[in-house]
Amino acid sequence: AATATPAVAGIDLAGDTAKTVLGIILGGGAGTRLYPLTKKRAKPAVPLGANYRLIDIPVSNCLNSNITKIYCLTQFNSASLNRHLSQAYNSSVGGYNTRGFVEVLAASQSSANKSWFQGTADAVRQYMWLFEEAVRDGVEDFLILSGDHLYRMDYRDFVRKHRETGAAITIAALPCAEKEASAFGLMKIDQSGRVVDFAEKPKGDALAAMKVDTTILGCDAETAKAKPFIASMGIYVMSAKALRELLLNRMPNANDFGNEVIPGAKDAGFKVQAHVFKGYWEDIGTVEAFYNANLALADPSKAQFSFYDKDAPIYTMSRFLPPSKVLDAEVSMSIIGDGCVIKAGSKVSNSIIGIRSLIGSDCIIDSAMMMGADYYETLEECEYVPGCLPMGVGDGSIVRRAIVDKNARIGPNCQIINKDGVKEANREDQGFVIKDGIVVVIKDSCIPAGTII
Ligand code: ADQ
Ligand code: ADP
Repeated sequence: AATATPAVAGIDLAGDTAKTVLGIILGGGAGTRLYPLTKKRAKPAVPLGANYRLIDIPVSNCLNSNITKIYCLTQFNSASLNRHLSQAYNSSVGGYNTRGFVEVLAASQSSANKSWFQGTADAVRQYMWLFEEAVRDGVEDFLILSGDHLYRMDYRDFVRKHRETGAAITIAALPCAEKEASAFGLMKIDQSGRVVDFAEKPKGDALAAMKVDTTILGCDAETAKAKPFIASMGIYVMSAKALRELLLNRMPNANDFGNEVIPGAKDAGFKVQAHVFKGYWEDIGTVEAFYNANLALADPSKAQFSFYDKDAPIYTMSRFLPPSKVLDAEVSMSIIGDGCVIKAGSKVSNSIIGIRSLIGSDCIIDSAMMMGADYYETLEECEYVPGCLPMGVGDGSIVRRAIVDKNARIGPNCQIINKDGVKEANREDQGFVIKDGIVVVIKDSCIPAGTII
């Protein structure tokens, strides 16, 4: 969105974000919460909403906020993430003069460090030497983002607030209900928005102690009653100088922002501010939240996030796929990605159908998220492999309340319906895992004809 940034006191505080802000996306640790979607790829590469991947959300928000220098920190280097970023966001994002880029930084062993990132702050610390090059090139603030959030935000307001208040750290915050509160970092603020207390995921008495009157955030009385906590969104603007001092000098052993660096900075007298965010925001880092948020995209009664926004589009790889073809099939309350084929007699409802999905005849796909395929294969290619099933869903199969990862091959007359209502199960040897009652068919796996799950 090319909205002009109003000048404050004669200085355009956030107008030069392309030069002065570096985006750092925390792309995931061990990836246990989204497992098995992270079995064969880094978390930011997990497909989202038929055509996209998780990383497209923070990267698009950055680009729409005129932030064009972007690093994505990830625990392991996955081919799909590198391919996606290099093809979707070419090396001169934002034009030649801004020297923009979108690059992956994977945890890697060097003489100075111990391989894996030990946590979010450690991940940033291990690449501080590289971020300092950006500082020499004019960067003043780091915008630290998560790779698993669904929201649309103009970060320029966030950066402007940070600079106006002269904060060392500014935390994006929103009001939150008691039921969800213990999953977040919670804070108390004073009238100026300064954070006076911060507790990471408190429980019991510690949780109760963080209860506040959220009319201080501008909530009306009713909202304040329903949402009496101020939660951290886990995204921060940090001044480069302050972060250097904190990570390298004051707290060289602190591994996490939420647990250690934020409370530690506040206690050490650094100015930590809150910036209230008013829009829709959700952490989709668990299988259940990820599944629900995806399905909600196709349901107008639930959808809070839209990909249909001309001023702040979500970018992704341009693939030049053919339009999708729906034969004599019924499709309702669903999103169909590019290059799909749905054959006659099939019913698709309340589902997300990812790119290049092939759905046979007389199938029922209901409340499912299918991620699609990375490529098309010819019948001959498939026949090379003895017993090989074609990619996609075979004729007469039922898929209900499930996530089907990319390139999966579901044979004809299968029923993936969680027949026994199992809550958790690990059947990786058979190509699936059940998490929160949702069957997840693993990437590249084969489910033989007639299988009932
Ligand atoms: P969590 O999301 O639980 O809480 P954390 O597990 O540290 O915190 O993850 C933050 C982000 O960093 C996630 O996107 C995660 O994938 C990524 N990440 C984690 N470990 C990483 C590593 N070693 N290397 C690279 N990336 C890594 C945080 C805050 C809370 C806040 C919530 C909001 O700590 O205060 O309320 O986010 O969701
Ligand atoms: P997309 O976002 O379009 O799925 P990817 O880059 O993740 O993009 O997937 C496409 C990749 O699949 C290509 O890079 C290509 O190398 C790979 N691919 C294409 N054909 C085959 C094949 N027959 N077997 C295995 N991989 C293939």
